[in-house]
Amino acid sequence: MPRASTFLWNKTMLLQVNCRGYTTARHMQPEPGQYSYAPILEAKTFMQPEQGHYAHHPGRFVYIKDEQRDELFSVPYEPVRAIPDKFTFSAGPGDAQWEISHKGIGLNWQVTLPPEEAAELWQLTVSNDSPEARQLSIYPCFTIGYMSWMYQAAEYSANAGGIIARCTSPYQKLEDYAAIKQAKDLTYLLHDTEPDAFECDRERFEGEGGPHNPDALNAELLAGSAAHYRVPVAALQYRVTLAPGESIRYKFLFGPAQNEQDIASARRQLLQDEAGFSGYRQTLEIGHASISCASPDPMLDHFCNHWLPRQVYYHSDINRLTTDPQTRNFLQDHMGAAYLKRCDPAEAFRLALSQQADDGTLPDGILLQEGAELKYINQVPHSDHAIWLPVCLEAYLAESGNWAFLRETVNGSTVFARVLQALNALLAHRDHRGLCFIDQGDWCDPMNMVGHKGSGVSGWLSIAAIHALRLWSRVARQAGEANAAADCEQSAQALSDNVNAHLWDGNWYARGITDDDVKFGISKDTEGRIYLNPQSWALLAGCADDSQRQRLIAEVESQLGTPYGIAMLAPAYTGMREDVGRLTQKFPGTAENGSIYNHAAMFYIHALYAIGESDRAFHWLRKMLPGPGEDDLLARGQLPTFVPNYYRGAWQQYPDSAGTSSQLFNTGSAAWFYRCLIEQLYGLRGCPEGLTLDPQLPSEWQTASAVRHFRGATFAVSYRRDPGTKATTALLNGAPLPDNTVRDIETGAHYTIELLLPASRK
Ligand code: CEZ
Repeated sequence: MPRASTFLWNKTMLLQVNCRGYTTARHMQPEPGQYSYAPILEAKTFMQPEQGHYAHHPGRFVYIKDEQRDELFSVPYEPVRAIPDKFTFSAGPGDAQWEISHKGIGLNWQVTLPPEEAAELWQLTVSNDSPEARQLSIYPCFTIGYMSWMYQAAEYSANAGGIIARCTSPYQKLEDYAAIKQAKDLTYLLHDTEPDAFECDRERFEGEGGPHNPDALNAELLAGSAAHYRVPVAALQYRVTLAPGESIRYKFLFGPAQNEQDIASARRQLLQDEAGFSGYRQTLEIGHASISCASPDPMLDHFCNHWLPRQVYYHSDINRLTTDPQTRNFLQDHMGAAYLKRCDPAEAFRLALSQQADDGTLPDGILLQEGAELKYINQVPHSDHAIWLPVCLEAYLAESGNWAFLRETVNGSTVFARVLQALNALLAHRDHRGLCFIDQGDWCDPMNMVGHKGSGVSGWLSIAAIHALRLWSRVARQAGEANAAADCEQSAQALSDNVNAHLWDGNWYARGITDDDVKFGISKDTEGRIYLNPQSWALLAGCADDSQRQRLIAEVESQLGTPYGIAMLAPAYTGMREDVGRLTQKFPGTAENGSIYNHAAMFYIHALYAIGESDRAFHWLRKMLPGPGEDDLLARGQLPTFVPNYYRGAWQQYPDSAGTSSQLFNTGSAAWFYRCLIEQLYGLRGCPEGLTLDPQLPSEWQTASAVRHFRGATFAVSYRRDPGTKATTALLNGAPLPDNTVRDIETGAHYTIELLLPASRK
């Protein structure tokens, strides 16, 4: 699995490492910045899917030269690419490690982060596992790379105990100077053991041999040059002789800094004091999982009990490492946090509401701090942000039971009223048919040319608005707001009529109608004939009647189903469609152009559960993860430690690449996966009275169990199929439980629940 990767993060940085040793690091200062650069200046952009790696890709490597045998290899694998005798890449919650054995030399190479600071702590253990003494030169080599065309340099500092590179971040506008002055333009590599030699100049280090066979390693000692306006590298050399069975350990600290005082304090706090790092592990080990499941599928359990809550937490913890998260991402990521222990998304919701405009509309992105601005995609007007408020708040209310939140005021209006204002603004932004305008995109970012002239509408958004209105109608009723509840339901019904009058295409719903009044995502289209989102949300919204449901599910399954999950649209576009937009310019089967876009697949799964299609829902849910078979794992090329934003689709057109993971762990799928797992699969959903029990286990599961932390209490739930049971029956401490609902939950209490399920569901 040559592209397997994992990621680590803390409050200020993100590090993605791949099994070969390539790394992508970003830190916040406060905008995302770098300290380990590519050989050319890369455009600034969001984290990319399917990032390519090249010979000079930033990485953290160690060259090992066997002085007697004149042999060279490197760990983890790059740049020398010598095949080791044994190789293990292991992703942990708070670290990544490699265990490598090469001709009698054992190596452990590992990285972890501190809880707060942007810095990487690397540790290397080299042991002689052979019967004779081994004379080795060990060269840790950290990429610094092309820092700037204005100023870049590096030198060894005995005083700091390592190599320090410095640059002036490239800029041209005078108004950027203030930020540049504050930038962390130093990159350091500190050691705990003084080296025998060093090299700071990448070209001198590599010579003609290149990164895979650097000339500098032919000499007895590295030359010790500084880099003066040349591309820096941080390479050290240790010459050691290890007796049989002997081992040696080194530690290195690598990161960005503003000045030398910061580097000195990093040495003190992070390199000399191990507590700095155990703190990080402790932070992660506290754990945010609110459910622990045991099912007949141990790989799924492992993912759900450990990795999924970690990924959900990552999203809410650092907001995808941006200062202006897209509004829909921000709301859904924090919806995910509602299901985590020790997390409270209320503050995030308040922040989003505080940035609502007077006319009720929400901005495209939420500014997280002073000085942040809407950038990149957030400068493109998208029309869907309002619907995420009711969708995410309804989930939050159900989970937390914090109904008082609705009465809190934000900038003078209650939360409840603000949601209504957002929905009203959405309703006001409709065309003569009463369908929602799309502007330059909706949930689908790159669908930018359907409505840029001002009249195109979004089929998906019109349908999603029905669902949002119905959810809010239910919330309003529960909050005693009967009038608002009736208004929402009335608007939903009117929208539903419009949707059925204009968007039903016979067997499924159209994706939209362009500025030039052309319906698309319909049976007449040869590309982009059917889109998943309108169908999923129609199941949720209740606008499709029984026969429509059956027909659209059959079409989704036959046209969008693949061995790797359910695709977002099909057939993928093979060329630009100027009345749809940028999405059609993406390579067929990647991202929004017909991949297994997991966020969209999750909506479908959520909708299938909502209408009681449990087996189908589970079938697609399970495909969200690589495995369990080895063939599937290798086809995806990713460890089952995170849900990627997509797997390649266009299964019919490109069967060879179908299924390949994007390796991108930023995705709204994580929050929805966790929610569906808890509320629908295991059926442990909050309600105003307490906890309702309505599981939807796949029919082939005979038994399962779950421990759920909910509103301060613990629920130990066992599930068992029972041939004599007609409808799901709950027993609380052995006694039947009316409506399968636990009421008046006491903080700190422990509830034991037995759930008897019919032999096949419902
Ligand atoms: O970004 C995501 C957005 O963060 O795409 C989703 C959208 O709902 C999320 O809010 C679907 O469009 O601009 C582009 O073309 C990018 O491909 C983005 O659409 C996409 C990236 O994959 C970011 O992870």
